[in-house]
Amino acid sequence: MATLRSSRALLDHISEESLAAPVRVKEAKERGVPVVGTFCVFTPWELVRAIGGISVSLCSTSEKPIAAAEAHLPRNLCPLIKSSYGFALTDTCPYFHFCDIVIGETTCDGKKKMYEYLNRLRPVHVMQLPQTTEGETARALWRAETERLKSVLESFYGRAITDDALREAIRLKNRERRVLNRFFAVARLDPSPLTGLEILAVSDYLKYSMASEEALGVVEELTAALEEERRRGKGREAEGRKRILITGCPLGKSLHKVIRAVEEQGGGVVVAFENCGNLKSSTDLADESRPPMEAIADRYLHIPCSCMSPNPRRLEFLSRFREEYSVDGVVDVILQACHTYAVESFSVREYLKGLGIPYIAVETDYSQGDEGQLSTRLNAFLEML
Ligand code: BJ8
Repeated sequence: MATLRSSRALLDHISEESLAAPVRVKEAKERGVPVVGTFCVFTPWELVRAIGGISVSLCSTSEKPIAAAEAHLPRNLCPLIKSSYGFALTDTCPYFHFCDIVIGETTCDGKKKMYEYLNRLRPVHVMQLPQTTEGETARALWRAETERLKSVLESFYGRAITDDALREAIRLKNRERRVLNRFFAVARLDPSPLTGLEILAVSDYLKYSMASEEALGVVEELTAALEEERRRGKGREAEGRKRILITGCPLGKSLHKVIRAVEEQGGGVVVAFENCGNLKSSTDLADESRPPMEAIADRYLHIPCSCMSPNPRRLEFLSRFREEYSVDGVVDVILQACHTYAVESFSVREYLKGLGIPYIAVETDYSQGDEGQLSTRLNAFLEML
């Protein structure tokens, strides 16, 4: 019988493999595989898969190209938008470099206006996203937009998307979501055997693994190893740390400073991320028993993004996850100039107060200059818990 690798060995393997992600995209491109750039978890992954392509996330989290982007974009704009555009403009992001077409959605104002400029560098198709998830009109619009994306991809690549290919893509993406959800659920153990940085390393790894069986198998093996180590009393975790849920804007490497402030300086541990790329985008599955285009459209429309008005599902998610993950406090990470998350902060605070859950909002950007300030604020928050 094969020996189970330790969780440490598997986490090291994941870090190494993640570094090779750009090479995998380059190789796919050289093999003639369609490479589709995306910005948002509203893009129906299954359509890209069904055309035989791979979907690469273009949301960037580095400060480096922001100065270049500011030649075209205002300084007072969300760093995620400026960073992503700056990478494209300077042709320094391998994922943008290899992508044939970009799919965007009308989420926040900054992103949708940036797509107009991005269109000068690559063909950009923008899906018209309804501003609410409720009601027949929104659903009909989004279903029509999902059909329109299908036609755009078919004519761009000169091939058809069949129902069989869609059903297969739905099954595969659901499998990936289940694997990720089972992995996230390990952090429900008390004490959690994972740190927040490790959780993010695994979700980032799957983001660029193109749902390969090998990568899914590695994450399943890691989940099993963590559970087995716990059964045998071999955990690496420290007891008595305050359990934190992170919500808000998407997180990337430049925002690891927030997690470090919680875990290294504050003595807490992040047990759940409600953000995109994590629980927000993995929790819901597409219904495999329904006609595929309908199942795909309905599954994506219900993502609880702050661009939706109203956005009650975010509060439902927060309530559910704080129970499932036995959360002691919630940290809302808001990127500078992100109006939708900044405005929603008040209702999130109010709602969590009603549940008796301590909450703090921190506004930040991709620079590392505020690390000390973040550490002081989050330390005080953790001490108060
Ligand atoms: S589904 S969260 S990935 S829109 S942080 S660019 S909202 S100003 S990233 Fe997002 Fe899709 Fe929603 Fe998720 Fe605008 Fe805010 Fe910047 Fe943002």
